[in-house]
Amino acid sequence: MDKDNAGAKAIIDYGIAVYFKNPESYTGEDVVELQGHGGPAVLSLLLKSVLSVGARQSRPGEFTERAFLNDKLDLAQAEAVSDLIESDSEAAAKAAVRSLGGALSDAVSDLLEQLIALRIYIEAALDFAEEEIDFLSSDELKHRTQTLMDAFDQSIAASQQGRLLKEGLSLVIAGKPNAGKSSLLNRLSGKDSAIVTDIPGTTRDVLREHIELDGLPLHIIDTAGLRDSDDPVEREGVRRARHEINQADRVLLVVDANDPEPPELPADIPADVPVDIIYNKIDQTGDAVSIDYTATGTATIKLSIKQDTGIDLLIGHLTDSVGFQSDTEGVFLARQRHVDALIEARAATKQAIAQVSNGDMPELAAEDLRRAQRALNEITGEFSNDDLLGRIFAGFCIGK
Ligand SMILES: Nc1nc2c(ncn2[C@@H]2O[C@H](COP(=O)(O)OP(=O)(O)OP(=O)(O)O)[C@@H](O)[C@H]2O)c(=O)[nH]1
Ligand SMILES: [Mg+2]
Repeated sequence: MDKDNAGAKAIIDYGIAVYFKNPESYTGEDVVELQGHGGPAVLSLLLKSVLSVGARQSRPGEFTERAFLNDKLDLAQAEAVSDLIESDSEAAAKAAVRSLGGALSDAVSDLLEQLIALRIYIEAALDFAEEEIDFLSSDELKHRTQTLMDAFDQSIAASQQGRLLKEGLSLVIAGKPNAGKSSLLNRLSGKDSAIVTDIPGTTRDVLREHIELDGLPLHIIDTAGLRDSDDPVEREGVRRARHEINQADRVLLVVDANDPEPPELPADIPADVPVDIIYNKIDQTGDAVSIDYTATGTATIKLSIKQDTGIDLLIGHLTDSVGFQSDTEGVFLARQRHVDALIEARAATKQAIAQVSNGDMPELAAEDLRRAQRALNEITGEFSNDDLLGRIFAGFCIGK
């Protein structure tokens, strides 16, 4: 009771108190939930009154953290709670609910089961190394490792789709000044967001637009044209452009088709980031609209933004190349850390299999498999450090 109202027993609201007895509550503890009519003033009175009798406000994500610590949810499911609340498309919400229901955790525990079985098999085979039957080159082992690698590939593909649904793909438009980068941003976003002029060096700031292509969230990022400049503002723009290029999931390098010089890849593009080359302004060169693919799946596309020709080829290429299926049935929402852990576990498993099959150091295989196991356990929080937990729950909103 608020001390101003002490003794007066003023009525704040007419509502319901729901008592959840442990362990059947969200957190697994005894919980009382007070439900009122809502509205900030009434709720603030109610909150004040509750705090005055000794309660304190929860930290961000504290309820879910308690649920995790009390084994009501594993870490991947706890993260799905926050991702569900934050999801900004129906597909992302559906995928988050699947993760909350345990789809990602189930995939991980299936991988763990196979991994442990494989480890036991290899360790047993090593113990019987002197016997006549060579377990390590048996068909049984080949079959097991193949099934496990296939399961890894499937989980990685599904979680990468999930990560794309959650975080979107960051597509950075880069290139020399005046090539048509801002025109491309405007065309793809369907908005007049960026200033377009024929003056090279028009864009200095980084501009972002969020769009959806066939259900795939895309962050399109327009950057300053790359060139050396004495102008400090432009130099800062170029520095920011390079920073964005360095963080990109994919880069569209826009080139003026009239430029006689061959396109130059900006040095800041990380080696594993795909780059598509867009020859723009073919209305001036007389080239035909075309798309050619390289062996690695990137494209060279000739188009004209001004005349709106060839843009459909670019859009089709983008949706195809990120391997995003607009049918997201069965996809579970995932975070980058989940994808990274799965990739690490797959790499360690692959190494273990190589150790066994080339017969070099089969004893090391067991250690590699243990490393894979640790990576998988990090996803569900079986082994996780306080830092990671702190970071994850700090990203939640208060009251969840
Ligand atoms: N002829 C022709 N002109 C185009 C085409 N696309 C863009 N332009 C023109 O090219 C000029 C530069 O376009 P922007 O989109 O501002 O180029 P940018 O790459 O963003 O340039 P900076 O911001 O200076 O780096 C503008 O005058 C556009 O109208 C095209 O397909 N054909
Ligand atoms: Mg521009």
